[in-house]
Amino acid sequence: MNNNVTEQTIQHQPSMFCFQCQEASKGTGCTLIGVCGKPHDVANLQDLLIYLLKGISFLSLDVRLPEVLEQRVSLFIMDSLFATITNANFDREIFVGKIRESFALRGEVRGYYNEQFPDQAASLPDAAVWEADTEAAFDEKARTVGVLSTRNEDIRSLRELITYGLKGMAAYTYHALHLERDDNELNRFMRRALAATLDDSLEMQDLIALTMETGKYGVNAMAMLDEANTSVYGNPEITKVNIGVRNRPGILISGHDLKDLEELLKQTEGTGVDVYTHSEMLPAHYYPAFKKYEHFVGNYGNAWWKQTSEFAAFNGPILMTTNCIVPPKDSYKERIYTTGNTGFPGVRHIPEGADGAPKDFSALIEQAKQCPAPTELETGEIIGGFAHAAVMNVADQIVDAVKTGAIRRFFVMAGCDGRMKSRNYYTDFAAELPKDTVILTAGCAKYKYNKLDLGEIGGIPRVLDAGQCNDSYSLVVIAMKLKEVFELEDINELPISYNIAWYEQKAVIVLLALLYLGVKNIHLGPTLPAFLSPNVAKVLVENFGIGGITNVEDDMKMFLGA
Ligand code: SF4
Ligand code: SF3
Repeated sequence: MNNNVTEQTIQHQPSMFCFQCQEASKGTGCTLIGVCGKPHDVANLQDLLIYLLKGISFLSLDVRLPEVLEQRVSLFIMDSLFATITNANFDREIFVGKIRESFALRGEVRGYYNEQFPDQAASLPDAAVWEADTEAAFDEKARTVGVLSTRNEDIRSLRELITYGLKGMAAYTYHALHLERDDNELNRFMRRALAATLDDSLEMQDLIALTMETGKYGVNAMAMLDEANTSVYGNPEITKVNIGVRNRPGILISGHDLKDLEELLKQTEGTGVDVYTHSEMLPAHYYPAFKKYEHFVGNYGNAWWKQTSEFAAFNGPILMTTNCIVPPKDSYKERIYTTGNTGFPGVRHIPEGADGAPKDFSALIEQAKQCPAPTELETGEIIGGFAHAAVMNVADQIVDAVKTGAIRRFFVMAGCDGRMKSRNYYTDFAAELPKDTVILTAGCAKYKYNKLDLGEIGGIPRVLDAGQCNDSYSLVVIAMKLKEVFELEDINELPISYNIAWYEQKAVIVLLALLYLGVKNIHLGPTLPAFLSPNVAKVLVENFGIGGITNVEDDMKMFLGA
């Protein structure tokens, strides 16, 4: 089903090994430098950081810690997992710093562990005790603790599947924490799952059960973020978003963090500087709280991977609040800023405000004032905001359309966009779908078809965008509601097909969440994950009907049973 890492690869000692995203080199893994541009030393240091997180997790599982330390551990794990997501942080210094920080934190936790479990102090796993001073020693150790250190390919596959799910989950809990939402049970699960990936006594079945549990907590993480976003910023509303430009200078904001957007909008108000969204920040326009800002102009450009040309054309400063940042071109390197967990060497970083004060975006605002207005890429509007509350408001209309046969089937086409040409499949698939079908989407995958004129069915647009990738939660809520309305026993009896595009680890947690909720027959593309071993893929096929994609014509027949 896919190519797997062979013993031979292991013996050749690649200078790095990463296969966490869909663009893994040759469909097996990046071994010299990431296709994403991640240098091998950074990839290895990320592995070492994950290894140390496992050690901290092991130590903190059963131990009683003072509450403040408990919280610091949770925050450090969440923050560090998130920093290792694809296209989040390319900065070696950040990872060296986090590795040093992990020694200090782990030392504190180990103090309590040794006190409370003195008999076990001598038999701690290496991840709980290994330590060094120099960066050279970090680099050396880092090469030995990554993905390939697990020799059994099925155990490796499941350990990584769980770890990538946790990375995605951490991104969502991090954004929720920014809005003061936290869930201790969820934080403790992350530690339990990380520690379990060190446990050689666990077999395939144990790790499959843990994978499902990861999906369960993934649902909780998305629900928590949904509650945070909607209670702080209101329920997304059906909204037409301008995709053109005005003639004033602007700041472009990308990523997923709505709190950063809120601060930027407040600080730019009345300055003569406009704010535009890029990629995954587009759905911010659907929230009532942001609509009141007259200078919040619209969405500029498309999905993350088009940033190298679109950021050059934007002409003003750009703020990256999360993934996906790609190595910046000289044409805009002086105008791009990172914040939160994003980072790139030589790119200015906006830190957290001191003592809980807001972040200071004045450097971007001052720079924007010196910049020309954005170059127009396109004009017009796109429509979105079909999150659960908005869809519930038009539920009668949708249910009627299904009952009368005006809507034959829904296609969930959520997930990620990416640069591979094979992803044009999704544009063609959307265009070819019969006119009595409706696409439900979330995440940056939408950019493959959200500017096609696919029309409406009785006033219901044929592409319903719920929001960011985490808003896949909304699609689940909608599906659950439809199941109730149609009085069905099983969510799989609904006229919904799943043709999902994935790229990075947030899509992994969305997938695990769907599996946990019992959704069957999900098709995943453009390729299945390189980290699924043939046996693990077989389990997913046999138990959940997971499949890949082929070509538009054959897949259309398969989905529609024609
Ligand atoms: Fe390769 Fe993806 Fe890993 Fe980057 S994140 S190194 S592209 S597998
Ligand atoms: Fe997109 Fe990176 Fe996955 Fe949030 S921004 S969905 S790829």
